[in-house]
Amino acid sequence: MKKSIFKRCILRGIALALGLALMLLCSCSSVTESEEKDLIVVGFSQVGSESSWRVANSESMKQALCEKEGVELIFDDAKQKQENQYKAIRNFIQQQVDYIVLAPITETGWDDVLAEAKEAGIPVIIVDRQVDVEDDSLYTTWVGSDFLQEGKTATQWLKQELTDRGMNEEQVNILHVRGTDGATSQIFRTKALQDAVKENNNWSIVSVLDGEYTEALAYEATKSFLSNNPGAIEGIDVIYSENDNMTFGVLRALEEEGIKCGGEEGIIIISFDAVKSALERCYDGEISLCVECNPLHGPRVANLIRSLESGNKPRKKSYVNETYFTAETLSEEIIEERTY
Ligand code: GYE
Repeated sequence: MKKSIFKRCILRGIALALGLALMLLCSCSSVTESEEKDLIVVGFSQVGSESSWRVANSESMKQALCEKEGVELIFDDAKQKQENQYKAIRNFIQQQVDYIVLAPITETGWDDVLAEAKEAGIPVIIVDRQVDVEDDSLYTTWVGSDFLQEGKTATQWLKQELTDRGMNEEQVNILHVRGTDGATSQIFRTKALQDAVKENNNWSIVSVLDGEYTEALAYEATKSFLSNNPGAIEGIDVIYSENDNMTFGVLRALEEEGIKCGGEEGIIIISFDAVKSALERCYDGEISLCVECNPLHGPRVANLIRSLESGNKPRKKSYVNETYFTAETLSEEIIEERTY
């Protein structure tokens, strides 16, 4: 009896050891395979897939960082949770990837995990939103949009539009729909609006809705705004929505109530990103202004990696050029050319 328990224990021990060895082999296989093919291994921690912008961004990264380009990409979707990004980065460190690329959900909370990457000697490239860290040697370089400029583009356009409509002296009521709290894109698009409200005494933010950059949450938030504040929507002149998908959610909720947006008479709709379906609705006059935010960072990140590989030291921060669209500046060709 004793003997058979002993035997079973030994067998279990062997099975366990084999299992562990197999797990270890699997987790290393991507790196060893890449070594054989001489690929650069890149771990990319993506925020999630909350918006059309994000989907286009993931696609761009996957296309530019692929085997054909000499890269093996390990892609991790954090499903809008910072804890998942921590896990992904720690996994990348364990797998000893060559580079870590991080699209951080919010600016804060990165000091510890990035210090671990630094200690492991893995360069970190930040893309899209920024990180707010004590020691900026914790990341190598950042590439993304100038979100404050985007917000300023929107508020300067609004000021001109109100003047053109003869509304520059009137009380202007704004409904503000915010993206993910603490994300650089939210922080600066919001700041630009708040600064403009301070500068223009006749502008005021009537209410702030949180949509976390998703159509579903913005739709829900607009629905509750409408039912909790009966009649309030009639007093709204402008909706400042921090991304296109939230704009779609807001428009759907307003449409259900028969509220008209855009055009000469309807609520002025300002939206960020300028994805194809937003441009179409802008061309039709429903969205008044589309401020562009470029998601095609894949080739930019690939270039940064190439440059680091050849021993160069890229700039700490690189901003991309962006523009804005109205029904007047748009054309069918521009819309057709939009790939996302
Ligand atoms: O505007 C939004 C996305 O940070 C620029 O995040 C990005 C924003 C983009 O979900 O659609």
